[in-house]
Amino acid sequence: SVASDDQKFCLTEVLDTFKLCLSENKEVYLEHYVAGWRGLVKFLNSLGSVFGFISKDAVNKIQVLVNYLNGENGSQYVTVQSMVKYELDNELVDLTKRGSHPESGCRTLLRLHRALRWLELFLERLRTSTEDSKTSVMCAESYNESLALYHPWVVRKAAGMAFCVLPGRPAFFEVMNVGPPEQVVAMLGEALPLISEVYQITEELYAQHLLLDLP
Ligand code: 1Q0
Repeated sequence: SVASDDQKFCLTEVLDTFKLCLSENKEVYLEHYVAGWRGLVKFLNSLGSVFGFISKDAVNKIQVLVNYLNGENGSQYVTVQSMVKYELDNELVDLTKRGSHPESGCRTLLRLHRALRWLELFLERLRTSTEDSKTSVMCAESYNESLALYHPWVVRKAAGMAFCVLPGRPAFFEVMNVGPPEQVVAMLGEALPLISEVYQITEELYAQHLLLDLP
């Protein structure tokens, strides 16, 4: 039916959005970056309400960035590079402690950027997993190597509990709606280098401007 087609959602399309992120001269388009996260959140929501606290935070951060994009200075937010330059030049970033700019584009994107590293690690594990691999373990390992480093104990605990109820690998592959496992593996193999490139470019930009620890 039309309704179920509507809800059907294919991970390939989501990951393709990250392809659109890179401009010819390797700048990262904020619009597509945010669209990529939107798609991932949809996927997360389809896994169940236990993940609500995670998707809620992601949605908030996506919204902050969309507001800048659609705001009066939207033209400064076309790429991550232009956003960083604009916010730094105009002193719109709290650099050492939270003050008058608690929701700068720079600090908001940094949270998603750290989550992108989690995604990269998790998808790489999924790609190389076997039938009896546990998604909860792959997810927890990826989290511990990335996002967990920035989260307080209580968030790590809640995240760990949510991972435990992740569906198994077969159900997971099903929800991804890409096709048989071989096709999932092939799709991930194509998507991962791009996600990785978007991550690296952002990481280097933030490192250059000493923005990797924004409060
Ligand atoms: C599949 C399972 C998904 C698990 C996602 C792992 C992320 C766990 C993060 C848990 C923490 C969320 C609670 C909020 C934390 C904030 O304090 C923190 C910092 O922000 P702030 O403002 O307090 O300084 N926020 C974050 O660190 C941002 C977290 C964003 C997480 C976005 C996750 C979006 C999820 C996508 C699911 C994609 C699944 C794709 C799998 C595809 C392969 C089938």
